[in-house]
Formats: sequence, C-alpha cells, structure tokens
Amino acid sequence: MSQKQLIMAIGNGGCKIVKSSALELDKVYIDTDPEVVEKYNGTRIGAKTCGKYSTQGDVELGRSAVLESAKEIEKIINEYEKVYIITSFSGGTSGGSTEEIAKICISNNKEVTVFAGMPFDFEMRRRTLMANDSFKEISKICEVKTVQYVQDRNYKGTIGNLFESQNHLVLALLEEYLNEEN
Ligand SMILES: Nc1nc2c(ncn2[C@@H]2O[C@H](COP(=O)(O)OP(=O)(O)OP(=O)(O)O)[C@@H](O)[C@H]2O)c(=O)[nH]1
Ligand SMILES: [Mg+2]
Repeated sequence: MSQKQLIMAIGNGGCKIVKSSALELDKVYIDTDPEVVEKYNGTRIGAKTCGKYSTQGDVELGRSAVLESAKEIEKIINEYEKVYIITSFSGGTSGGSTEEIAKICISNNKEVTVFAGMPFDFEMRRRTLMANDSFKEISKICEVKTVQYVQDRNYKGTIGNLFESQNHLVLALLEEYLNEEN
C-alpha cells in the first residue's frame, strides 16, 4: 500500500488497545482526559470544554471537545491519506469525539475506518445503549467494524484478561483489513 496510513487511538480504551499493537504504522493517541494523554504521550482535545477531567461519559462534551480542537486534529491528519480509528465505544470521548473526528477526516478527503470494542456484559447497561447509539450514528458516515467479546459464563479469569482478549480481537480486525487492502 503506497498511501500514508495513520492509526489513531481515541479515548482510554482505544489508547490501551493501540498501545498493545505491534503494527509498524504511525500512531497517535487522543483523549479528553489529561491523565491518559500524559500516560500515552498523546494529544489532549477539549481542554476548555472538559476542564480537569474527561467528558465523563458525556457524548455531547466529546463532540464539543473536537470542535474546540479541530485545528489540532487537522494538523495531525494532514500528511495521511488513510486514518484507522481505534476506540472502545461507550464513553463520551469514544462515541462523541470519534464521530466528529471522523467527520473532519472525511471533509479533509481522508479515508477513515473505525474499529471499536463494544462494552462487556458486566458493565452498566447504559454503556451498551450508548455504544449502540455511537455505532449507529458513526456507521452513517463511514465504515465501522466492531468486536463484541462474548464472555464464557464459567469464565474464571480477571477483568484485565478480558480486556486484553478484546484488545487482540480489535487489532486482529484491523490487521485482517490491512491484509485485504494490500
Ligand atoms: N478493549 C478494551 N476496552 C477497554 C479497556 N479499558 C476500558 N475499556 C472500555 O472502554 C469503554 C469506554 O470507556 P473509556 O475508554 O473509559 O471512555 P472514553 O472513551 O475515555 O470516554 P470518557 O467518557 O470521556 O472517559 C468501556 O466500555 C470500557 O470497558 C481496555 O483496556 N481494552
Ligand atoms: Mg476516558
């Protein structure tokens, strides 16, 4: 593939997924949460919109954060032709910011595909509802591929192990996509 490609992690879950990827493509980490941004040496969006914290689950704040920081996003994507967004739906950043960033990519003539983990059964039902909404809305503007990790009822491992399993599945989806493209 001769096109310049960028992997963009969005939100806390997205950053964790991308951090575990061995793919040798350029990577950026984006979040509204200053702690996460520091940890991954990423870019903070929406500092005025969100203040000290992240969107704390507010999709509308996630959207506003991107509008506040649109210039930074445009600068980041400028040299690329294809953007692969990796996220984990159900947060305000993963849902609201992802949708607005995808719109910026499209209006700057970038190809954009979203790869997202969906919430686990043990999380609050509200998270599943929010994730489903984000999937529906973002699917209207670009391709969205999701991973729904189904837990075994007798699973005895830790939550950390479950997240890791889902991280691998999301990255496998991206790798499969890249192989098909090349
Ligand atoms: N696959 C995976 N998912 C994770 C991980 N950590 C958190 N998540 C999931 O990510 C989803 C979204 O939560 P966050 O990533 O914290 O939300 P956010 O996008 O940062 O948005 P805010 O609401 O602004 O904090 C939740 O359903 C979490 O279960 C992880 O390590 N791997
Ligand atoms: Mg967060």
